Amino acid sequence: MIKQTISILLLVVILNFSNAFEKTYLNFIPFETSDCSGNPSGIGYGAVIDTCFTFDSSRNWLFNNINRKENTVSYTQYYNKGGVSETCQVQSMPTETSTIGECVAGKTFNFNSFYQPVKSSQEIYYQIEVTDDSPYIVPDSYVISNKYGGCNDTDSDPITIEYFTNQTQVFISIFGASYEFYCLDDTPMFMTCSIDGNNCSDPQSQTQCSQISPFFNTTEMGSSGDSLYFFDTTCY
Ligand SMILES: *[C@@H]1O[C@H](CO)[C@@H](O)[C@H](O)[C@H]1NC(C)=O
Ligand SMILES: *[C@@H]1O[C@H](CO)[C@@H](O)[C@H](O)[C@H]1NC(C)=O
Ligand SMILES: *[C@@H]1O[C@H](CO)[C@@H](O)[C@H](O)[C@H]1NC(C)=O
Ligand SMILES: CC(=O)N[C@H]1CO[C@H](CO)[C@@H](O)[C@@H]1O
Repeated sequence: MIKQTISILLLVVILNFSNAFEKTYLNFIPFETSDCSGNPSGIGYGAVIDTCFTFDSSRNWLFNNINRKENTVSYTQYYNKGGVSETCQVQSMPTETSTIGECVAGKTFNFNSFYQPVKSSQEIYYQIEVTDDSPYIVPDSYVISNKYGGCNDTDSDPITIEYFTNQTQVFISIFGASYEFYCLDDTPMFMTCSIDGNNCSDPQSQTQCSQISPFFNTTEMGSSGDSLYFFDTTCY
């Protein structure tokens, strides 16, 4: 009995150890300039590699093949027809490869189809970076982390993150309105704005944590309990 307890404890320690040290993230850090110079600005994304996930329940993604010798990474977006994405087991779009540190145009990355720029002329670029243990987040950002587990799992690592650098405005199509996201004394806040991003009002703090539908390995959506997934809103 004691032996069993010890080996279970050992197993838990090993699992925690691997959980804490083995996660590798691919990060898309947002910029407004085509050479990713200046301060990061806009909506950033990151996700753990080798896991099929979605940011918008509309299109699946897979980040993988981190080659530290060649300094390259690969990512695949899955074809979406009529709002339904291919699963990560069916691939009809090419896998793209980038150099780590490369600055890429954001146009082809429709990570979250619910978000549109407030000004249609607005261009976005991403610097592609790889991090171990935790995703890269621009300081002072409003961060939405999608995690496995329940709201009380304080040590659950994020599977995906999206973040708004301070005072980022975005038009959210399903709400038909623009919003400004910011952090005030480490509290995630948002304001409702007119469609063109002016006249923002009604500041509200965001709920910290909610249970949500599965957001990764969406092939298994039907079989997974909703309560196994949650998101967490924080200021970083
Ligand atoms: C978190 O834990 C508290 C106290 O243990 C419990 O009351 C609450 O229902 C839990 N919340 C969730 C989402 O599991
Ligand atoms: C973020 O934006 C808010 C609202 O405008 C501002 O009060 C706060 O000081 C900003 N935070 C930083 C670190 O600049
Ligand atoms: C700004 O919004 C408020 C309420 O949201 C409205 O009462 C006011 O007329 C608006 N001002 C302008 C200039 O659009
Ligand atoms: C948590 C989980 O089940 N992750 C799996 C998701 O799918 C990829 C392959 O697409 C697996 O490698 C992960 O283990």
